[in-house]
Amino acid sequence: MPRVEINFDGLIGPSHNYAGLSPGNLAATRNSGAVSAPRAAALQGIAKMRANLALGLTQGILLPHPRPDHRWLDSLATSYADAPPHLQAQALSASAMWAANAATVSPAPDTVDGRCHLTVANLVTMPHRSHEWPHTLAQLKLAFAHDAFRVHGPVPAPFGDEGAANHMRLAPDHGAPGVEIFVYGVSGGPFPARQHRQASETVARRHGLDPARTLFVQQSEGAIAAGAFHNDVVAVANGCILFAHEQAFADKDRFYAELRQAMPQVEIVEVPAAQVSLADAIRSYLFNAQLVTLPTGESALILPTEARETPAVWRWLESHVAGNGPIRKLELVDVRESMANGGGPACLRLRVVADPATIDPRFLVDATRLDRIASIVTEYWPERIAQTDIADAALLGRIGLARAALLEALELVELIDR
Ligand code: SUG
Repeated sequence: MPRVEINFDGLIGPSHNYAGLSPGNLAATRNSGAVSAPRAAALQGIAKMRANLALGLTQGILLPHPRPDHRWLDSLATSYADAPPHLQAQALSASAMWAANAATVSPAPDTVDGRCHLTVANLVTMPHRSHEWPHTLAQLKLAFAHDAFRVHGPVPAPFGDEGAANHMRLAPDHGAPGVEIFVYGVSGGPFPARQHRQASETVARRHGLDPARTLFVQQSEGAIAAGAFHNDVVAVANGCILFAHEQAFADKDRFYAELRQAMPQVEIVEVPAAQVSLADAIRSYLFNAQLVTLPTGESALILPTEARETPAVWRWLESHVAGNGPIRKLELVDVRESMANGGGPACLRLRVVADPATIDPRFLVDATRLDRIASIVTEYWPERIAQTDIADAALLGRIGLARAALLEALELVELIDR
């Protein structure tokens, strides 16, 4: 089978909760202390995967990490029972669900050795995310053990790397050589710039990318300050289309000129601030959409339902489609539980271009496997988690049991403490 795009969605874990752990992520801060619904959250994510399958797309899955992360607490010379509440929340977070932050992926046609390279993201900026990578790496090593791949460890600290959320690839066809764009931040007003240029450059060197088809672009300070803590909150690319907000980049004229030179057939679809403000774009997650090529060759945008609820955003989208713009189809998905922590449809997935036959089949899903996963979620995932529950031993037991049941059902018990 030829190389296709496979979206690996992070299954929303049984410890999903709203702890307000990410300064600069406005939704997460706004919802800090709210009561979460892990079971409904995971079922929303599964429904999104089903919708993608129905569109004819290939779907993969990444699994929740062991939570709380006792090994991380051990390394901090404490235990869950002894740790203060903020450390408990950091150890319990289900943030690995946002698979766009799992790794940066360079498909085989772009790399010097003709392999697909993946670098696991170090996520060093936020404490609750900094301990994801060993568990993510364990999964990537299993899923992509075939010779067609090369899986790299994290870029060393202090260079912050948040993975594919700050990386875009344009290519006339998924299997053709593409242009890879690395977006980094320098400053973000009151908020941290989580992706450092030095990290992006390291990833590009490791992956053996052709410098003529690799661009490093600075995210605008205003975008980070307005709540775009990752580039994928204000821009997304696929095929020959770059879809971005007018205020996404620090020097867009220079970026667009370099991009047109590297890829003359690029179609830049820019949304003007006069029509959709940065605030509306961020509130609705217009750009945190999955821009995909359907089997018909048409481009579709898989958007959160919040996009339809934001009048300026919906107006822009409808006029784009009516005016025969390059995005031909709009699909809406309800991922409200994840959205309330600042994670839209695009955050939940990691894109890999590969021949599905080279991937460990335990990480690929079809409707039947999703049914199996949904029944485990329905049986084991907690219905609600309030912040006052996070020290509750019964809840912790339930979270551990839920993950164990899932791993057993998927024949992945070797991941039990990894
Ligand atoms: O890193 N939220 C995540 C959301 C990540 C979204 N990913 C992409 N844009 N690709 C983050 O800020 C909030 C967790 C909490 O507060 O409980 C959180 O980690």
